[in-house]
Amino acid sequence: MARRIYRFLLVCFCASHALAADTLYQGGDSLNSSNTLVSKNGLFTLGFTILGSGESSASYLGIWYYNNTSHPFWLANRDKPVAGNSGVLALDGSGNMKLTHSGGDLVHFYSSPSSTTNLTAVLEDSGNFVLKDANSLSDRILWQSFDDPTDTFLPGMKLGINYTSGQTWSLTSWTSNLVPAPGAFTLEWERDTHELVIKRRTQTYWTSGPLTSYTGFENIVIESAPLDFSYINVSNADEDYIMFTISANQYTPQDRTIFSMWQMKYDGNIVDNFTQLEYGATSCKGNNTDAGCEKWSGPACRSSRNSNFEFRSGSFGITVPRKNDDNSSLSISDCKDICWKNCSCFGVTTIGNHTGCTFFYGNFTPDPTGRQASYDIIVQPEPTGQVPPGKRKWFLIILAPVGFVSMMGLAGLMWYLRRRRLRAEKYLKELLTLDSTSDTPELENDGNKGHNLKAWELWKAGTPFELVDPILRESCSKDQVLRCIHVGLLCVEYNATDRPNMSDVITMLTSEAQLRLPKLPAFTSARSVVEETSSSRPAECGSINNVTMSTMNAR
Ligand SMILES: *[C@@H]1O[C@H](CO)[C@@H](O)[C@H](O)[C@H]1NC(C)=O
Ligand SMILES: *[C@@H]1O[C@H](CO)[C@@H](O)[C@H](O)[C@H]1NC(C)=O
Ligand SMILES: *[C@@H]1O[C@H](CO)[C@@H](O)[C@H](O)[C@H]1NC(C)=O
Ligand SMILES: *[C@@H]1O[C@H](CO)[C@@H](O)[C@H](O)[C@H]1NC(C)=O
Ligand SMILES: *[C@@H]1O[C@H](CO)[C@@H](O)[C@H](O)[C@H]1NC(C)=O
Ligand SMILES: *[C@@H]1O[C@H](CO)[C@@H](O)[C@H](O)[C@H]1NC(C)=O
Ligand SMILES: *[C@@H]1O[C@H](CO)[C@@H](O)[C@H](O)[C@H]1NC(C)=O
Ligand SMILES: *[C@@H]1O[C@H](CO)[C@@H](O)[C@H](O)[C@H]1NC(C)=O
Ligand SMILES: *[C@@H]1O[C@H](CO)[C@@H](O)[C@H](O)[C@H]1NC(C)=O
Ligand SMILES: *[C@@H]1O[C@H](CO)[C@@H](O)[C@H](O)[C@H]1NC(C)=O
Ligand SMILES: CC(=O)N[C@H]1CO[C@H](CO)[C@@H](O)[C@@H]1O
Repeated sequence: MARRIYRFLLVCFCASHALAADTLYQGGDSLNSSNTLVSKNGLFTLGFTILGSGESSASYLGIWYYNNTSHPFWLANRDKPVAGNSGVLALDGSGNMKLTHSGGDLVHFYSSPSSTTNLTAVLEDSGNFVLKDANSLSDRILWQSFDDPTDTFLPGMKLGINYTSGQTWSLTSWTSNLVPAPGAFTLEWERDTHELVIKRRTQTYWTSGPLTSYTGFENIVIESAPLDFSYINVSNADEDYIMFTISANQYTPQDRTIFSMWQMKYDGNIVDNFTQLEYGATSCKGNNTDAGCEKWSGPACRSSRNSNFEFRSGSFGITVPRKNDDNSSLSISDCKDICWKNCSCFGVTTIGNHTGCTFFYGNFTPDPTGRQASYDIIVQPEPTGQVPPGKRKWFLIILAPVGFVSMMGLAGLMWYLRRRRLRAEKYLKELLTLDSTSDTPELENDGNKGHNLKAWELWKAGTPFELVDPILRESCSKDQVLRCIHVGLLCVEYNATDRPNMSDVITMLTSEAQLRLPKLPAFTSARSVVEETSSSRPAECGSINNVTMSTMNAR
């Protein structure tokens, strides 16, 4: 907070001490951390700004829109921050334009080959910082910031290639929201197919599709009306590029709220500043090819189940194995990629400055209140809307062999899930939907003992989790499942009056309260449940058994 205020004051301070000009002159004043250049229309500022977390003193030379320094659209030294305020941008008497700091030269923009130049560098009304020679007869541009894009596409900038010079123009995302160093995603113009492409570490991730008109690509819809938005595509022997233009009004201070620019964000989305529409990452789930998305490859454990990353609040137990990779060039998308490819990985989070990775290899307990930390965890989505027809089938297939004890628990769990469906424990249901075709053979033919007895024996042996299909084990919340089995056992105790009624069951399943230990179950076949319950206390438990029993018999 203090930092914010400080920065705000700094902005005001800087603004009041601006060179009150838009130009640097050869051999003239240089730019340092206490002054700025401002374009004639007042909309763009070139200066030094501190980026990163609150404690950071990493200073960058950048150009930002109006007074908003939080994410400059161009940076001169994105991967070489200057410590503190020692940065200086100078256009010296011999015709060199460079960024220096206390440690020496940092970035060389231009060196004049001749001694008779009169160089000027102007921050233009378009946001382009342009170096020219006033002595030269031609109006040739010697260097310009638009030729060295960071992560933002502005009207008048190009994406593509100059065949003559070999120069390519593309955007590269930040590493994280705090670290402007080049990250995982690029936005490029694909000259062969004439479409925009988002790549993740050189792999195609999303494509715009072809231009369908001067205002739209197949997969990008920009609301052009108030901006008079138009694409320009140029393709000839010298160059191949795309750019966009908007109405001149956008450069007037009155209209600064409708400024249009695209940012290639660290999470793989391009976001249009005017419409706030996002393209790319949000629509691409790895399994779809609509909206321009490409499929991601991955091991069978991922692709066969439509699994995906979701950002969820909750916790990994302290005993869950984890691994750190503190390489600060790794972005969250790299962490996800590494995790995705390793079947034992279940979730990721970043370390410092939202870079580097921690990988988790065990169960995650969702926190429906959303108060705990959030992680990117791999989940299989809950089917939305009405119950799909396949559901009854898997319900039976999974439950029948396990017997009615765990069916009780799982029926409770189903109910519990449905009740809280819209919230974070969608994930839990996964354990019921993951793989409907796999059975639990070790329990299936255990008819002699009865399944409730099996459950009881596993419980006594301290291994009730073995009731759960092995395929589901690694992906469901052990605590929640154990609780269901526990409650299930309480429901089949010998003495019917000891059994909890339905409202007790609900309370038990939805709270974290300590449960009493179950006693020996009464019966080993389903029939006796029906007989026993008639004499006992209302046992809504029993009535549920009846329902589920008949379902089982129907099979
Ligand atoms: C910045 O440059 C101005 C002259 O342009 C100079 O007066 C001032 O002392 C410099 N500030 C720093 C911190 O170097
Ligand atoms: C920019 O200026 C406007 C008013 O002119 C103010 O509301 C806004 O908070 C300022 N933004 C920043 C980042 O200082
Ligand atoms: C500054 O710009 C960022 C995006 O670059 C935006 O999220 C933020 O709301 C802006 N701040 C103000 C005060 O407009
Ligand atoms: C350099 O050009 C500027 C205009 O851009 C002019 O004002 C200045 O006199 C020129 N200086 C020299 C030494 O020619
Ligand atoms: C392409 O590069 C050549 C050689 O550097 C240059 O003359 C030309 O102006 C460039 N074209 C564009 C559009 O930048
Ligand atoms: C630019 O795109 C338009 C619309 O798709 C197309 O008709 C035109 O041929 C393209 N121009 C060039 C030079 O590629
Ligand atoms: C892809 O997975 C998502 C969620 O991960 C799912 O909602 C969607 O139906 C799947 N799409 C296809 C085409 O399989
Ligand atoms: C850190 O991660 C980046 C991006 O994946 C990679 O290029 C680099 O080699 C890694 N560095 C080390 C030391 O592993
Ligand atoms: C997956 O992660 C586990 C746990 O760190 C590790 O032991 C294993 O080698 C990894 N597998 C692959 C293929 O990287
Ligand atoms: C975050 O970035 C800043 C500036 O680059 C650096 O000083 C700091 O050590 C980083 N913090 C961590 C935890 O990596
Ligand atoms: C409409 C809109 O979102 N405008 C934003 C465009 O970008 C500038 C600078 O980042 C923001 O200050 C505006 O709020």
